[in-house]
Amino acid sequence: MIQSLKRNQNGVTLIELMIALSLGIIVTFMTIKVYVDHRQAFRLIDATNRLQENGRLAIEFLSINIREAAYNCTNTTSSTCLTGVNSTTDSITFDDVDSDTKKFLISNGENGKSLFFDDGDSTNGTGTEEYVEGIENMQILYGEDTDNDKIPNYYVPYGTSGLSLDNVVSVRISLLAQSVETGVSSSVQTVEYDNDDDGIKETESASNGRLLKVFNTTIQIRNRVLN
Ligand SMILES: [Ca+2]
Ligand SMILES: [Ca+2]
Ligand SMILES: [Ca+2]
Repeated sequence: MIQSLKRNQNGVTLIELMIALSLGIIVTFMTIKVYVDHRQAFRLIDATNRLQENGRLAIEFLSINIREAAYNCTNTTSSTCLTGVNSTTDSITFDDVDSDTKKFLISNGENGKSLFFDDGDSTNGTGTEEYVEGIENMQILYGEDTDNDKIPNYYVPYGTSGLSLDNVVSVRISLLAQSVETGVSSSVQTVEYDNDDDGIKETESASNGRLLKVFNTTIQIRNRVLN
C-alpha cells in the first residue's frame, strides 16, 4: 500500500510536462501579443493626435499672419504686397504692418517635409525657420474681387492669366499633413487632395505606414476688406 502511494507521487509524466510547457508558451505569447497590440494602439492614438495638432497649428499660424498681409499696399503696387509661387507645392509672400516681407513655404525639415516661415525681419528676425513638421504640401488659391464689394468673385492659382493680386481679398489654403511617425497604420492610408489647383482631387497615399489628413481654410485679408 505504501509503495503504491509512492509510485503515484513520483513527479510528473512527460505528457504532463509537455502540457505545462505548452500552456506556458501560450500564456507568454498571449501576454506579448497584448503588450504589442496595446503599444501599437497607443502609437496610433499618439500619431493621430500629433497629426491633428500639427495641422491645426499650421492653419492657425498661416491665418494669423496672412490676415494682416498687405498692410501698406492698399493703393500701391509693391511686388511684395502679396505674391506667391504656384508649383508642385506653393508658397506665399506678403508685406506685414512693419513692411517686413514674410513668406510661408514647404521645404525639407528634420523629419521630412515641413511648413517653413520667414518672418522677414532682418534686424530681430530669425530668417527662414522650420515651423510645423509633417506638412507635405500647401496649395494656395487667391480670391479676386472684381466688383469692389470686398467679396471674392473667384479663386484661382497664382499666375492665372488676368489675376490682379491688388484685388485679392482672401486666400484659400489647403494643407496635406502626414504623420511624422512611421509604421502606425497597417494599411496604406489615402486621402483626396487637389495637388495641382485644377479643381479635381487626386488620391494621395501615405508612405511607410504613416497617417494622412487634409486641412483647409479660407483667410480674409483684412487690410483689403476693411479699407
Ligand atoms: Ca499650386
Ligand atoms: Ca466681389
Ligand atoms: Ca487636381
